[in-house]
Amino acid sequence: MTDPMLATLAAAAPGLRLLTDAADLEHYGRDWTRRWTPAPLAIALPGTIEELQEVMRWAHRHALAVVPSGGRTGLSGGAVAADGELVVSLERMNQPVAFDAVDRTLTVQAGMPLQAVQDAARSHGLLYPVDFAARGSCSIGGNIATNAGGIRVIRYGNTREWIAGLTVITATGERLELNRGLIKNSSGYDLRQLMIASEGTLGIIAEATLKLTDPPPPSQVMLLALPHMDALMQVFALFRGRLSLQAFEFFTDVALRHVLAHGAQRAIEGDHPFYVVTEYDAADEQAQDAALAAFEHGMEQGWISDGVIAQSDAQANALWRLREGITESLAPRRPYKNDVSVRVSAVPAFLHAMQALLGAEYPQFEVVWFGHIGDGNLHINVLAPPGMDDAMFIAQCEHVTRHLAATLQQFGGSISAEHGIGLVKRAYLESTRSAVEIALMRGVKQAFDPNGILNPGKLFVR
Ligand code: FAD
Ligand code: 2HG
Ligand code: ZN
Repeated sequence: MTDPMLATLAAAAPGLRLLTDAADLEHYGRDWTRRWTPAPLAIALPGTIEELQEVMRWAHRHALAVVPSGGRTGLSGGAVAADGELVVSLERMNQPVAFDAVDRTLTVQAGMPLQAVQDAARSHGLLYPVDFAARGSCSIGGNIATNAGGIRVIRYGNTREWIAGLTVITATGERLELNRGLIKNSSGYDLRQLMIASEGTLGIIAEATLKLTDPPPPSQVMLLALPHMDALMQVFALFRGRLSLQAFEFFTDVALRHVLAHGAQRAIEGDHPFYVVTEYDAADEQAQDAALAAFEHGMEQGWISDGVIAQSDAQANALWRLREGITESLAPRRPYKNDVSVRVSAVPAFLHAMQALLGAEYPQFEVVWFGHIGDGNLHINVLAPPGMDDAMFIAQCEHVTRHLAATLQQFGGSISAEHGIGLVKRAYLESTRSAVEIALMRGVKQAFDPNGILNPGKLFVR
């Protein structure tokens, strides 16, 4: 270690892995946004809670900014280190710690990938139900720090619902044990809940105790083609009324084009403007008949143009790929992303407002809509025409986001449904949170991190 300051860190935590190679700085300094040039000072990879505490004590002594880092699949720039920060990666802390069959909880280190958590729960005959396409590479710590949602929120809620306890290391290296797996705990402010969605600005999550639940009954996956936008919520109301839904996700023909070009297989012929992938409990013939009856009713009403039910796990996966493969299929184009939400009851009117706004403001760009429509969450990905200058493209999109934020404010919606604010959306926080709320949030930040070393510049404009 040639840097004298970093040499003191290496000396303070002898087991710590420290990386300073240019390739590592680039790899660990960015997330899926790819908008900022990575420029961290170094990467620290603690292997234990004690090493993590040493890192934070050292950062505190040197007043050095720290960027907590999970799988860096984030879509809001929360894990970006572009300003000489120390990246603290939880990658080596990726193991299960304890399972309690009576409490039905699984305690894991924060760097454990979501999919490994799901597998561990399954090995105990139980379910950790938060799920989405980045499962193989995102970490449970990152999921908690963003309150990740995903494709089964309609049944199980967001990550927040599944956190029974957290071990957190503070900005000064103190260790907090928050809620300790208790179901009932009315002993004042719930600091565990404050940590959830705090995007690494209040502390570093070292371990999490996760609630588990019973696996769902056998299910069916159905792909539907819809003739117009209003049909989305008409079919949602119909299916939610008659079936026990696990997921209800939508995408447009534009999204379908991209995912097919990326290797997914077409499942419904013809041109249709909207599609839905839905999964519902179908343990017996009665439930399967109910699904068919709902489908037929939707056809009779003119809300559904076509549909297919998966007949095998492979077909179910193929149908899911049409929805889950969208982000990856668009990634080479480095899309400009919006991730917005309104109350479910406001979705029909909001979709019309969005169609008018995006149609008027983006006539020259390709706009891809998809998302968790049953949760009131719409993803909008805007694609730059090939060859267009990055800065000019982003400036034009930011202009539209200002209008979008104003529309969201009218609807009482949110500028970030599930991806977090990070760097990408911090200029729009005021559209979702009042001035009083933001002042209180800054007060919370000040209480946890008086020297402002935890992920500075994220969530709030400095
Ligand atoms: P990172 O990107 O590493 O970090 C995200 C934020 O958390 C940063 O602010 C970081 O500082 C902070 N952080 C990370 N670890 C810790 C820790 N241990 N302690 C404190 N702070 C920490 N998100 C959804 O909600 N729903 C989806 O359906 C969804 N689908 C996706 C699909 C794809 C293909 C991709 C690429 C992303 C998707 N995402 C989705 C976004 C992303 O995967 C989630 O936000 C995820 O929770 C981020 O986890 P991560 O470990 O990659 O976090
Ligand atoms: C999803 O729902 C993710 O697939 C990613 O939240 C959304 O890429 C996006 O905009
Ligand atoms: Zn999503």
